Amino acid sequence: MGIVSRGFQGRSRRSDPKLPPGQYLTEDFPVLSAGPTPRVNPDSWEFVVATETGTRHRWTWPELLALPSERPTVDLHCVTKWSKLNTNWQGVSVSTLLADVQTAADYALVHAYGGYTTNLPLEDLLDGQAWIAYRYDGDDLAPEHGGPARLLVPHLYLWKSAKWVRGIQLLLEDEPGFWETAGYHDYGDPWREQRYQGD
Ligand SMILES: Nc1nc2c(c(=O)[nH]1)N[C@H]1C(S)=C(S)[C@@H](COP(=O)(O)O)O[C@H]1N2
Ligand SMILES: [Mo]
Repeated sequence: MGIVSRGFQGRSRRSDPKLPPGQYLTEDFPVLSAGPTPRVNPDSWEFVVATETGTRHRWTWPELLALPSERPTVDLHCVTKWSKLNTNWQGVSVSTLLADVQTAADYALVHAYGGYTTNLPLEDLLDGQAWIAYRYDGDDLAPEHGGPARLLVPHLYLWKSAKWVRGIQLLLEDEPGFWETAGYHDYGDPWREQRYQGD
């Protein structure tokens, strides 16, 4: 039974319509961090949205938790080629956070505790496509996966989902983040295999 069922699974996995080109499925949840895991105390945690005019909107940890939350089930695609399907999260939609923010910006530079940054078009953070996520699979988000809270933007490669997120800087001009400066794609659509600059 083992050999036959493994062979069958192998074929069905390769043809999984939820798997973008060049990716393979994993059941694990690998940890990929460019540096040490920052320990962020929720008592001093804050999330700041800074607009292009310098206006700052700030949320404390209790204020974040008091906002209406959502429980998205999404697929994760890492540029190192693993994909994990049907992951369960809880968090606040970025649309909710930005609802009362006046801006003419087209771009966002996301900042994390520890110094990591990543950029994306502002519109990719809106319309229910992105969350500030603080629970994973029914538990508080583990520090190595970005706890207390991380950005979750599942329609782009996972490097855009900044762990230990601390704020969003709204910009009139695009500005590359950590991996984008190192040669990774500015946008990072897994379905178009936009891994590196020029892809
Ligand atoms: N702050 C921060 N966020 C980060 C990273 C990082 O090094 N620092 N790595 C990114 C990359 S390359 C990936 S693939 C995912 C990995 O998330 P995980 O460790 O929860 O699997 O986090 C992204 N967010
Ligand atoms: Mo990654």
